[in-house]
Amino acid sequence: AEIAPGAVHVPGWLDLARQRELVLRCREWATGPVPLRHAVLPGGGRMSVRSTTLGWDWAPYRYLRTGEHKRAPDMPGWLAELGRRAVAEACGEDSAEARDYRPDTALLNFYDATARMGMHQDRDEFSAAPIVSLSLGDACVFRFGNPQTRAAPYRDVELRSGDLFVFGGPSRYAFHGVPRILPGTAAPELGMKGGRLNLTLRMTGRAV
Ligand code: MD5
Ligand code: FE
Repeated sequence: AEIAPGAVHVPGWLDLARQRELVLRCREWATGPVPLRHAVLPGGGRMSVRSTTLGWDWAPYRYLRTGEHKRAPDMPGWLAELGRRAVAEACGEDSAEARDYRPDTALLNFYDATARMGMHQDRDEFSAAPIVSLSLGDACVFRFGNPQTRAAPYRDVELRSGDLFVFGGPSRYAFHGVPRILPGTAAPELGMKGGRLNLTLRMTGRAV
């Protein structure tokens, strides 16, 4: 469903087997050389979400090649390919969005039952290519806003495990956030002990 121009929501894009596989991979990354951590913002605030990356490290508010600890693991080819397929299926195989879509970084966010993400724009990339979002685990209320202001008008959409969201075109720079997690909504077969994982695939637009 196209929520707004360029913002395409595909509920249940990943079947349960794919979701379980991704949860296992995410768990490896989350405990790898750059473990999930609460990013500390320049003003001193600590994000309630815990995050880590593949391909490039992210530190508020920029992508780097070296992390505080160790370099982030490379972005696997199969994950870049999953992102390419996501954009092709959501926007059309022959769409401008799908052409040359090759994500080079993955940002993994973990939300416990109390974590939230305030309204913001994603502007750390040097590329206007779409952002692919995959949700796993507990559902959340996702607040999709507008490119002008962090305030209304916005729409609240429930994102559930397995959902794909592609943000491209005029929606690429819309304000958005996650006002709350809906604890206990994940299928037990997923093998998560609670919380929500969100994996976003991005083109940083940075040279290798
Ligand atoms: C999440 N993550 O659910 C979201 C999914 C982040 C973040 O916001 O920055 O880590 S990405 C949602 C997104 C990206 C680009 C544009 C828009 C939404 N949008 O226009 O709504 O953890
Ligand atoms: Fe964002």
